[in-house]
Amino acid sequence: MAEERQRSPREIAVDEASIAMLEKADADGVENDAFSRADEQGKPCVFGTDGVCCRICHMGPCKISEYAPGVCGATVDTVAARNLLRQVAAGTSAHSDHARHLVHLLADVAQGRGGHYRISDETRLRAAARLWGIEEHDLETLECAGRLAELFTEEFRLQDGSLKTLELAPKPRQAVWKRAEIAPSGIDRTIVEAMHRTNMGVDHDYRNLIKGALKVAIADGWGGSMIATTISDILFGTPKPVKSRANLGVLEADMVNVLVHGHEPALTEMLVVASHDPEIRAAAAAVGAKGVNLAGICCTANEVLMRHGVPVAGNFLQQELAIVTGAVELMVTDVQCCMASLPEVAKCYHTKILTSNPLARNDGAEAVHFEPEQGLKCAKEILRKAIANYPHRDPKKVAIPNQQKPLVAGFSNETIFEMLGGRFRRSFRPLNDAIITGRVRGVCAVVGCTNARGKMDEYILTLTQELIARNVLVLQTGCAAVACGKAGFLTPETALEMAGPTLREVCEAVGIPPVLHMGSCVDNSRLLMAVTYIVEEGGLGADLSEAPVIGAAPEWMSEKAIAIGHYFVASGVDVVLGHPFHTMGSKNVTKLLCGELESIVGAKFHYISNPARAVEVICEHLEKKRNALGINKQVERKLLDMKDRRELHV
Ligand code: SF4
Ligand code: MSK
Repeated sequence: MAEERQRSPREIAVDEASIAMLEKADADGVENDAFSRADEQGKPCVFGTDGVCCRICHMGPCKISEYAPGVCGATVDTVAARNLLRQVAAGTSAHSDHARHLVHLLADVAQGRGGHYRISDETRLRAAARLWGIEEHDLETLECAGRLAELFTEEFRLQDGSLKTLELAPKPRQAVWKRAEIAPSGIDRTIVEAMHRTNMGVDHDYRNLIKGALKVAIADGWGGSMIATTISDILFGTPKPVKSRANLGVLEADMVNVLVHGHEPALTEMLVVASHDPEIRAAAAAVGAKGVNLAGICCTANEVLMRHGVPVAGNFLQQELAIVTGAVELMVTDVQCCMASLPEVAKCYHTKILTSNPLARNDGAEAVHFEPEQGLKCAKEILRKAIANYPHRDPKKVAIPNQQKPLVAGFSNETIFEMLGGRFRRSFRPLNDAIITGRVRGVCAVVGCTNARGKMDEYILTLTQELIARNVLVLQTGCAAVACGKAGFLTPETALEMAGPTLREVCEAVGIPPVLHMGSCVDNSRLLMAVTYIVEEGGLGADLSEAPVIGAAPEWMSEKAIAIGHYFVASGVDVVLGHPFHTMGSKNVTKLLCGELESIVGAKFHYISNPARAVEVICEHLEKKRNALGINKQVERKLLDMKDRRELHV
């Protein structure tokens, strides 16, 4: 470290593995990390934090206040809303471009140009085809895949009318979108439109701009993200419960450690296959290693955890700390959430950083060319580079923390259907009944990133623990799920010990844990569908906005998280955020986001920095929804024995 840390490792992280690696980074002379850089940044610029700095034209940048509009006359309301809409558009573009790459891969597989990629889950393919209105029964598998790829391509380029994918939502929700004029057309068109209306001198009405943010976010959740999840399941397999482990202790002292990092799963799928290849094992043995140990960071990790049980080395803020173990031969990054600092940190060790996507290169990292048709070949080449680097490991610099926890992941909706209703009577009924009788008070999705400005994982863990103790079922994705994995909350036994008595009883009866890991960030689309299935099952309202469900992103940081928050709210699900958007400079925009939106889409945002207060607000919200449904009046259902029946004269 160039200078002393402003916060001690224990003020930065809750898990011992990260604390140990922060101390090691200091001892090893790693110049800086995300936490020290956050502290060095000091107090952020007020205009930036308040969202009232505008630099979209060259009469600016303008620092706007209530008393000083921009050169063009733009007010705090316009600028705060315009900046927010641009962020939602950026988040939507990330998820949707990820989806586009998968659509291309599905089309390639359908046309026999997919190399080693194949249709891994034909049932999911055919179910998706039916869901999107394709008559699939007379189609061969690849024909069906081709038709679905065409339909998804059309979702990107559609010019008129609404996305077909919106039809997956309950009818009353579709009506809300139509009424509010926020049903998106083609994904590409909607993002372009968002960029256009936020140009200098176009849309100045903050209400219209925020409606634009909801519209583009719907194109993410119900469009790009839904498509990405669906194709990943079809090509790589629909997740089923799988055991694995999480935290830096998953790295192996006597193996070649390769970390996958980012979001797109295509190359990583081939790395999983290649890591078991006898040639690769032999090459590892030849350098004295016991094999190749693949592990992950961020959501690429979640993708291969969910489908293959590949262990997770860490979440977002552990990407640098994983390198600090001194035991990582190679880290291959794809897109999103991969820090610019990685090659710099790697310089202190022997770790090689590779970038695999032409959109996401990094100075100091080696770029590899990845073509899906040659995917397996490329994966093997990457692993050979890692193996060749193993002899360069410096034993004096290696310290792998002991900490790792077992976990169970892999809870797709398809799995939840089977676990609740059995293979032949797939149904959400038992969950709906448990909510109606009050044994489960409701459902909270705890999702999103970790943030270097706060204490890593702390809010996520407190919130999750307190909610399950209050009989709220928790669904998770992304780095929040990894935080819970590291803390041991994703082991059914541990989670059941922490759960309230009635939630525990239900989970034990139907065989699900009270905290369900449902996947990566794009898999928040699974959460939209989970709530849709709850509504469709009956008894909990006709629309998502009526069901006792809520979302929370306690430690979010990414523009993608902003898009996710907006598509939850646009879908009628309230969202609790651990810190506000950069819009607080406009009272009107804040009032709209945290209040008036409820009358437009049936949901709103809550900014709550205190986890204890967040628990209260979430529980109050669930009870409010339960009261509105009239289910809090219902008495507990009881199985009658003969004595009860005689008393009833039955
Ligand atoms: Fe300033 Fe208006 Fe230009 Fe923004 S668009 S930089 S507020 S003049
Ligand atoms: S990786 S978007 S830090 S959850 Fe999906 Fe984690 Fe947030 Fe990236």
